[in-house]
Amino acid sequence: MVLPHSLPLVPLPAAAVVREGRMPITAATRVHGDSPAAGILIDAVARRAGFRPVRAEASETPQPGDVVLRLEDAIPASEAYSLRVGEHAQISGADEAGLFYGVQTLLQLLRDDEGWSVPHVDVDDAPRFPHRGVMLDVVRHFFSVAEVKTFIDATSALKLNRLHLHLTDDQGWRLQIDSWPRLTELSSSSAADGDPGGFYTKDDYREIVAYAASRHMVVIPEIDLPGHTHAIGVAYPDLVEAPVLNDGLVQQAESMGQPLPVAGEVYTGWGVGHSSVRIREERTYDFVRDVVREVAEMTPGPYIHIGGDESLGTTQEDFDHFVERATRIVTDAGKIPVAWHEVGAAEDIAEGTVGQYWGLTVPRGTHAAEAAHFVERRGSLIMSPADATYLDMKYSEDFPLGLTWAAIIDVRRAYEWEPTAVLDVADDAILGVEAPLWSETARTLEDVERLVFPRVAAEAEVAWSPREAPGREWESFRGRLGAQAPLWKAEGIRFHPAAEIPWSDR
Ligand code: TNX
Repeated sequence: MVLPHSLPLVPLPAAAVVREGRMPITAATRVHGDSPAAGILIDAVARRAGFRPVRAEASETPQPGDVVLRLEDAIPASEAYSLRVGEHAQISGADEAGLFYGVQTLLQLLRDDEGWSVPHVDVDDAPRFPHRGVMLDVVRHFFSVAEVKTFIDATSALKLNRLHLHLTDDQGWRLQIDSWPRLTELSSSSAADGDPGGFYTKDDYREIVAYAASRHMVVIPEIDLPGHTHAIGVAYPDLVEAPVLNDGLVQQAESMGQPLPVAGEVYTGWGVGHSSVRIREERTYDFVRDVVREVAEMTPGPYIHIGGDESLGTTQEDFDHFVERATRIVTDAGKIPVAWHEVGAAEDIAEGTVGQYWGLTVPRGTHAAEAAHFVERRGSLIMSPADATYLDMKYSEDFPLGLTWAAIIDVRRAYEWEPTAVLDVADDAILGVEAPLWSETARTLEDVERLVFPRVAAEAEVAWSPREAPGREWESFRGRLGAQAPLWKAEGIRFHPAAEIPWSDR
């Protein structure tokens, strides 16, 4: 018996046994089962190996070398699957997500070693955490629907199941809202650095949501409030306060040669914390209610993220007042609010609000207490510690893309942290993990891919694999990660070939 960590799999499966022998996959391989995952498998084999397995007729019995996909009640949990490879391969899923994940495992096992084949294995796999997310900031730089789909393909293949879209910020507003049309008419064409912006029409957004669902990813739309709202004021000046310029902001702008925010004018710098909606005006809540209603209408997933980060120019009393109302506006719209951990400073947030912790792995100041308050309010926590999960941090001092304020994050640092060990809350209060990609320095999809890959694979393993599984450690991980190179190349993923990883070429 060979241990599971000798298999080239990321994330590491919960349990796996390798047996002698390999099953060839050829143009004669037939794929049985009417799951959409069958089509995904056939297309991926074609991209990788250059031939297309065919779909079997429903009446045909599996022949050696065939792949069978089947929903199975006996598989215990949602998203779980088993994979048996012998004469033929059988993927059994608890649900369609399980079949999709079984297909991803089979694709990682597929190797060209004197012909394409997969090893004889028994894999029984299920996720550790229900929430395994990645965030894309489409404001600082905008990414088209096609680019977002490419991003979904690449990240869902690592068994990530949440796509958090950061849709609004100081530099632009990216989502059509019918009741406040000037948001996209006047505030969408800008981006950071004076680069071109863009926005998603409602149909565009629905297309992204549907595509994500086809890859078993739930979209979490974020409307960042009450700060990060300069762009709202470009469209509707009476909804926002005048910019608050603190010394840090002024110095940063000067040293980077970036502009300062000017009321009513497009903002293209990277500064944070200078903007706010008008918290004591009722019209602000009409606005929030309309936006939340329209976003809820086009979002089948259970969550709406209302931001809440870095409201640096707002008094604590005003901030609390705002987020207590905003979280209730989301629950009144039938959705679960998600918010950055600062929102936990407010006593009376809506029950069940999910907090997203973005402090450090060793919490500073009030961050841990703010995060714990979500749990006191019957909510749970998404862990995004900035010095471990932030995909916009540099890999090394001299890496051309990325920022450094939280940490330099090499692949090992992205891997070696434990989501239940950061905060003093019950383990079952941790919903899961999310790795955010802020896009100040990522101007193109290629920049995004270089920052995200390979580190997002480390976060996928932290989120999916059991803490105690043999092989759930760095030396095993770096070998298994290196084995993803041929698959990623075949998929056109422009990953950073980090020197820590022994990249393989077959
Ligand atoms: C902090 S993390 C922010 C973002 C920036 C990011 C850059 C968080 C909730 N807010 O506005 O883009 O740092 O790393």
